[in-house]
Amino acid sequence: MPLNIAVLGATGAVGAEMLTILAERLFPAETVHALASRKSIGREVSYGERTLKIKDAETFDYASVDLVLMSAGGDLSKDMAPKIAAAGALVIDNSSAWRMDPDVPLAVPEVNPDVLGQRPKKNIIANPNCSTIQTVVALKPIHDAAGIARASVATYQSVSGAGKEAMDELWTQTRGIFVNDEVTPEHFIKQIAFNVIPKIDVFLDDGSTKEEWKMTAETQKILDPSIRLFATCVRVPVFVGHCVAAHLELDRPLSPAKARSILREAPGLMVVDRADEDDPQLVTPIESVGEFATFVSRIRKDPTVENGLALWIVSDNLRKGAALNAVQIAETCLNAGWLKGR
Ligand code: 11C
Repeated sequence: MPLNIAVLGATGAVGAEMLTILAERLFPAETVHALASRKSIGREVSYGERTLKIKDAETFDYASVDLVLMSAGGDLSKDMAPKIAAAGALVIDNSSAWRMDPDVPLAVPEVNPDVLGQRPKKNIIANPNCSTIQTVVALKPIHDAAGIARASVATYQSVSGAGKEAMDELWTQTRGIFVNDEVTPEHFIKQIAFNVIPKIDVFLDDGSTKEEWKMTAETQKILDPSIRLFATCVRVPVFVGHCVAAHLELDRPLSPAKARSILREAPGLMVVDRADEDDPQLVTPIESVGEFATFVSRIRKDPTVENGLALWIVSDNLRKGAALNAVQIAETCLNAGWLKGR
């Protein structure tokens, strides 16, 4: 039976993608409601060919829907997700509020679909951080084949990960620099146009950032607690598409050729990798925009450590890094048979 669905945070960059992807993937929906804060009531958003009017997220009757896809920030999620879940709707939440709760599955369907086998205790499922999602999609087949003991990763994250205001800031600064205007950082701590900033989210006591901690903690929860992962997360002046340079130390040898063939067969991945000056093949953020796949390029042996392997992983952070993964979670729950229309 088709579901009644609400998208909470429908005016944001991820919320808009959630609506688009529900329509693109023909998700079986009886009704779809677009919800946001009161100041957006009456605004219109696209759901495929259709237009939906924004309704008030605060007064909406959540008992009337089966599923809520939520991308409205951690604070709102902490307050509202339990209330929505208690009204009977499954919540798939894109914020970091619930990810490390032991009673909340943290899911990437290509990696740990088993955690979606039954309705979760709290009726809430967490969508991981965007950089984590693309990393674990690429790491899972390598881990299964050769065991990942340690991973050192550096991310190159687009400004859309920080929301619409951050995208506007990159645009305004870029234009401003061309016309000799003064550039004043507002959202970011430094100028982002023509620059890179090695700080995403807040600093923690050990000098790492919360984004870097999330990469480790979430990878361990989703893939394997034994994997030691260390990250440096960097914001780059790109609108959409995150990249991860991953340097892996494996338990057993795995040649780049074998890794390529394993990754080619793995779900959700596309290998684009040819180190040839006459016909170079690799993926940059621009090619990932609008795609469902996570791309892997630059697969190389790292000779500086035993069983070292290097990968370059690229994905559309608004899609696989957020909205697509959330919709795939819902599809997996539907296929498991326990998520049904009421
Ligand atoms: C960024 N990865 O690019 C972040 C956005 O934990 O869900 C997502 C933050 C999160 O800024």
